[in-house]
Amino acid sequence: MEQRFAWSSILNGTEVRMELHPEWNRGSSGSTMRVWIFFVLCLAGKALAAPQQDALPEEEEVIEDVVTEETAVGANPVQVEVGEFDEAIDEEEEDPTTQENPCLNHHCKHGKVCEVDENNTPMCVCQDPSTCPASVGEFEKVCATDNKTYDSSCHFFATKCTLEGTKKGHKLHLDYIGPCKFIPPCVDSELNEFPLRMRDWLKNVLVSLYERDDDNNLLNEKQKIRVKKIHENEKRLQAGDHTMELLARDFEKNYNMYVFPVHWQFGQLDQHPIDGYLSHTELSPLRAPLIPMEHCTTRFFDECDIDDDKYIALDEWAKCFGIKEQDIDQNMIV
Ligand SMILES: *[C@@H]1O[C@H](CO)[C@@H](O)[C@H](O)[C@H]1NC(C)=O
Ligand SMILES: [Ca+2]
Ligand SMILES: [Ca+2]
Repeated sequence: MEQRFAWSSILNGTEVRMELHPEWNRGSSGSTMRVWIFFVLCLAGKALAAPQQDALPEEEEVIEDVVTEETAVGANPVQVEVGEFDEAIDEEEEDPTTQENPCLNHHCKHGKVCEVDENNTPMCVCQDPSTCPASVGEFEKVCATDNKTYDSSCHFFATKCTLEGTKKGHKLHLDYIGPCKFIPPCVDSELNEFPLRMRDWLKNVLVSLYERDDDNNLLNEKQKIRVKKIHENEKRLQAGDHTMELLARDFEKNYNMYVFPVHWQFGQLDQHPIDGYLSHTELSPLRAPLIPMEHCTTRFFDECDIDDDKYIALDEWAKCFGIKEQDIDQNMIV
């Protein structure tokens, strides 16, 4: 099943590399605004778990995964690099030191380019979609919320720009990576599985970031302290293709290990601005690559927004992932 494919291929260490269009990360929004959600997943199942095996705990609370077979995979890194989808961020800066080309340091948001008027004053105007670089692969294509396929994110943002100020433009967002396709409806039973798999995945992402974090500061010191506790916990369910029953049981028994990963992901996304709410744009780096593989993504995040204000607040987010009210803590996002 397609739905199982996404998570199990990640968890089995199959290389799934999604590199979004470089245009999203480059130029127009400026390097200071650049946010990289860089998930380095090295979830090569038992290969990584090897050092743990000597210390195999004898307590019976340890949940053994009887269904997991040994997958003969090497330490094959799964990397999901997600650039910024900052369609909503307006940034027009001027640097008075550039004499010759006033556009040189004049940044425009996605979908706009800099032009000078008759007084040699730089200004941002909508980019003509035909000036966007032609897309080379299917994965450069994007599907927008109007279920129209755009050749690239550049084409999408340029088109959205021409609709600026209109209701249609306001409602138009980038929905997911890849050409539009039929996404099967998400039924209740599948919806219930989504947070189980996602929580497990977040925990595994964090643990593998921690394991690889020798020099490249993937995690800050405070985050490392928290992840260290998870990493060193002998009861931790190792990465693998687990059944829903096992994931549910592990969440009950080892609930505390999931609290931080859920908070951490929220903090990674809540960047523009950092205000305790996720906008559609802020959620995009997570949603957009996930939707084509996980057909419950849209319904899941829509339903997280309990008050239907189009923003996902931290408490809505945490509840969605089964975190208890008393454990929701803004200060955990460090
Ligand atoms: C969106 O477009 C795709 C491809 O053209 C089509 O298969 C699918 O049914 C459409 N989805 C909706 C909700 O209209
Ligand atoms: Ca925010
Ligand atoms: Ca809300």
